[in-house]
Amino acid sequence: MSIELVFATHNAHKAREIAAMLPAGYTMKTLDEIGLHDEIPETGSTLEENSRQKVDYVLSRCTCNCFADDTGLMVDALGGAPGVYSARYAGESATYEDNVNKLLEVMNGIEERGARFATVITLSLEGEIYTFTGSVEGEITTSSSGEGGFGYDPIFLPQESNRTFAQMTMEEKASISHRGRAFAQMIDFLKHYKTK
Ligand code: ITT
Repeated sequence: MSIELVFATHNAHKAREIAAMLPAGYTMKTLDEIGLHDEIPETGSTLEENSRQKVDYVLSRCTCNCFADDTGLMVDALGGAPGVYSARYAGESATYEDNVNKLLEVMNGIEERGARFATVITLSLEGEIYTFTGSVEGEITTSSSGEGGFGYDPIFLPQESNRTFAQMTMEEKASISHRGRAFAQMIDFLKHYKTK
């Protein structure tokens, strides 16, 4: 028997990264696949709050096992910005490219380029809430490189590599990324989980 998990995201890139990592015995559906097309509010001031908010929103609309991921990019020289505002850094309807261009512009001439991605996953499984976290250290490059990934991937160089996340395959990125690390923990938990 398999357990179905709803992934509370509208981000198709994230869904692809995660679908590739799910262990045997679990299946995943996205919000669009269960017919929930509403934009989910993200009004928290931390990744934890936002990821919980996404899960609570879905649970208010369906009886299901569900998880959400909230991710932010924290840049040292900017005091941790854009952080929880990563999706809206260049404005409410900013594209990934707008956000990347704004960050490159703001960082222009700044030598200290250290940054990290952090992900918090909230999982609601059989009525209980669990939390998993993952992060990756790296730096912001001075120009975009690579066509893969999404978001800030073309300008994030992880410490473990000399290529940006956008220059990696999905599997390479997942093996060292914030999301990959947080999901590895969730997967480990699921592998040992005994259904009620
Ligand atoms: P959902 O809330 O629907 O899951 P989202 O795109 O709004 O999707 P987040 O709030 O978690 O996702 O992420 C905020 C932004 O951070 C996102 O719009 C991207 O610009 C960036 N981001 C998230 N994960 C990333 C990754 O793995 N690589 C590069 N940028 C990422």
